[in-house]
Amino acid sequence: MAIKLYDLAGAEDDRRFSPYCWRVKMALMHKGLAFETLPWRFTEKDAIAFANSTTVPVLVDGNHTVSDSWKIAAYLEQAYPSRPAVFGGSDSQALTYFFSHWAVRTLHPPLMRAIVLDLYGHVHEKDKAYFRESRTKRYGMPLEQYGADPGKGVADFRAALEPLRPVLAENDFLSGKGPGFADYILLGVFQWARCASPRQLLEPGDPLYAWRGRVLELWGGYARKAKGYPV
Ligand SMILES: N[C@@H](CCC(=O)N[C@@H](CS)C(=O)NCC(=O)O)C(=O)O
Repeated sequence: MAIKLYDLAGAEDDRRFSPYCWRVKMALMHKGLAFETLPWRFTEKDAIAFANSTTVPVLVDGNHTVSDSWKIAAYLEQAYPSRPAVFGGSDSQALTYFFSHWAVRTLHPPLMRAIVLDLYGHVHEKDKAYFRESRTKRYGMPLEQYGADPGKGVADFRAALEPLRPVLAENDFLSGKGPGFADYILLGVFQWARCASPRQLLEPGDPLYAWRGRVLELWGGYARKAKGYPV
């Protein structure tokens, strides 16, 4: 039975912008596992209550139900050891855990300021009130105020990416010669934006621009084909 993944969707079933779900979809592709995604909306808490979770991704693999993108990646690595590794060892898994927290704490906030109003525009009609209320509470101000200067959000996001540039000037991927979960965490950040916002985040001369192109092209352009805006 194919693996099932509850995946955040916007107004259209095929607009999928969750950064956390993107990490997991890329890990499943990396491992060559068959899976189907189930579109889920913010207010459909009942649909994932069985997993004891209020957030997606939620993965169902036969008798195993796992929520939280990090736990799902760790589960896949341990459950499918003969498939290509997304971490490649416990040391790199520990470092990737750091990278996951770094990305969420350092990259997400400026990017959210740049795209929050575009995201709001793409969330499903039935989710709009919930999105507005929960995010207003989270950021301590109305969405329009949090997202008032998207240009500054982009500039701050680009500056926050700085430590990655020397790495990607030397290596094709954050994980070295081939892609790994750190690359999928970062790709998730860019897909979050690209699937909901027309804003251009990178200049073509940026080493990150070429890196993003490489990851978007993996597996026949799986991530590039997703509904979103051109980069
Ligand atoms: N730490 C969790 C975070 C997951 C998360 O925040 N998912 C968002 C979608 S991007 C969600 O489901 N939010 C539900 C809500 O805001 O009510 C993970 O890595 O899976």
